[in-house]
Amino acid sequence: MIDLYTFGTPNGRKASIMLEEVGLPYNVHTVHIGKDEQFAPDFLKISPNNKIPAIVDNDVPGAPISVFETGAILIYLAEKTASPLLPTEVRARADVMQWLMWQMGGQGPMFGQANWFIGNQPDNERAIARYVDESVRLLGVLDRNLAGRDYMAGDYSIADIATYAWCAGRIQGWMPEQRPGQLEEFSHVTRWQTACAARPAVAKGMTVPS
Ligand SMILES: N[C@@H](CCC(=O)N[C@@H](CS)C(=O)NCC(=O)O)C(=O)O
Repeated sequence: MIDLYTFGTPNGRKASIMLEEVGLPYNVHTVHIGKDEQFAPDFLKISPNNKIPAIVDNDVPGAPISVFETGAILIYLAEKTASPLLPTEVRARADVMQWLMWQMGGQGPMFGQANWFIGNQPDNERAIARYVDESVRLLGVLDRNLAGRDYMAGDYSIADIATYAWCAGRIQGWMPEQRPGQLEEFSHVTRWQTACAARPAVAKGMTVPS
């Protein structure tokens, strides 16, 4: 059985969507980051960067394996289950990996900062403009990539899981208020997002922790 330490945020949902996609049974442990539970010494042993999510895989020979950082968790779970969500063929794998790293290094951090400044420093116009502008630029990159393909690397993959989790927050959160009309501009993103949301594993994973 896998233990999932998580909270109801985009990063947490990447892990729960992936666990649902690969069909591995898992126990959910809620780490309430609003109550600073991510700093508890026992949690830091498996997630030394004091962030959710993290997993502990008890179903391995020898000592359990713990993994933090969502990119590493997605890759670990895909490899453990030999999932087609991370192909082994060299070109397809490189394509998935480059979009996964784009999400980890770009979309996630920029959307996260935009959300933080809008929620916590609504008068800080320079910071909000910087992060919202960069987030909008990234959405444009995603939209152009999706113009010629159903999913980010052709077939549905761990890159889509990572990116969808943050785009779902965008729809419910800051983008419509910040940039009226912007959603319509990104029609390929909207179409792709609808297709991801229709997957049963995505719907289930988005509700964790309940
Ligand atoms: N790069 C990390 C980011 C994880 C992250 O930022 N988690 C947030 C919630 S979405 C968190 O735990 N924040 C608590 C804190 O920073 O103290 C990953 O992809 O796993």
